[in-house]
Amino acid sequence: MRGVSNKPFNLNPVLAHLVLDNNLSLSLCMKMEKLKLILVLFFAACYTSLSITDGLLANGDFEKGPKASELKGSLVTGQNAIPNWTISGMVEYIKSGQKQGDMVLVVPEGTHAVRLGNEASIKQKIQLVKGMFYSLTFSAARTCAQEEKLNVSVLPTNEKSDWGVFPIQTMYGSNGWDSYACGFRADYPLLEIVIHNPGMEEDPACGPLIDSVALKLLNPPKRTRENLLKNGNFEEGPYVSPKESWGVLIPPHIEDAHSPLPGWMVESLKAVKYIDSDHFSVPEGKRAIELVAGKESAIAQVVRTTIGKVYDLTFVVGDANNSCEGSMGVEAFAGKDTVQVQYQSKGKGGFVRGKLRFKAVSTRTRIRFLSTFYTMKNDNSGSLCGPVIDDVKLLGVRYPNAL
Ligand SMILES: [Ca+2]
Ligand SMILES: [Ca+2]
Repeated sequence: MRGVSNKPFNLNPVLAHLVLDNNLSLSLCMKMEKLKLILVLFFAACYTSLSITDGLLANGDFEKGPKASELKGSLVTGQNAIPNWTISGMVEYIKSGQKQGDMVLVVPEGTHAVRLGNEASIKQKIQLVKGMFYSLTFSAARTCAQEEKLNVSVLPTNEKSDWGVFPIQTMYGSNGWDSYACGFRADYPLLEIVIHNPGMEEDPACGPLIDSVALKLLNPPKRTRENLLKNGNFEEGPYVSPKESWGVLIPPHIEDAHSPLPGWMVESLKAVKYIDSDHFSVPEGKRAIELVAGKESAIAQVVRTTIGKVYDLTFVVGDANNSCEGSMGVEAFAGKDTVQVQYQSKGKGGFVRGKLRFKAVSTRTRIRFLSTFYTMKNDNSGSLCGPVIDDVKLLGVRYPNAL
């Protein structure tokens, strides 16, 4: 219903133009005017219903491919050869099982993906609700050992630089694929999503593979009577593909206004992982956060507090049932107050509860969580993993001295 509130009358210049061309006679003008209105309304409704709120972009999984005549080997030769996408530079259409040297290429969703060569990009126009916040999720795999980066942009924008650079440097996933999410505000109803590989590698076959490009409308988080923190249960967040079992990495962000995890910012050097209960053990509800990179992996939220007032910060620390075994520790901070919660993980799910009582010394208190230790999965993948946090609540304590 949210999409309907937007009445994009001005969204269809092509249609408006066609209708005006049909106004051949002045005497028909009045009738045509009515027809025009109906047509525009009709098309506006169509457009609205086509706008994505949660799911893959059109052909976002690249299962619809180019015609044989627009392929030279795996190289895509036509700019519009991949349905719903426009490409530039060296873009390859990859089939699952295709070999690259000794490596067999795996595709996360379906049987096809694309590879972006040096300076190559893929883009797609999308219809969104102006002023709303969205998160974009995509999956990427690097195919060579060196660092790779991807620039993701949503254009046009009112901001000077509203594009994220997603560095693909560390593999967390066992099969080589990772999913990434970024957040943005739709400044215009018609936008273009661009994924660009800015790399200049010697080996042109070294570009990253891309699959499963999806969008999700983010509901603005609210504080409630039960919780002074926004989105403390992490239920609001980026799109997680039901077919992908490795969670979604939320890269470090400078501004929380663009966080794909509403209310929260990732203030560390490394990403945190957004996990879902379809594929992981989640302590509360359907979504939670896994702190995958030790002390380099932290999330924070700044909350309004009253100086001198006592608060209780409560939260859950557990493991995601993903073979992440060992001693885990989560450090919770409220301003300068801190508590460490220990958790012994068997890698099979489970959790303990933690609590930090503090007296506010400022009108704004930074609530922060980080993982004390670095942990690796015991499946020989070398993948980093860590403790899960969930169900984070902050409440004022009315009678702090009462037993
Ligand atoms: Ca696919
Ligand atoms: Ca949750």
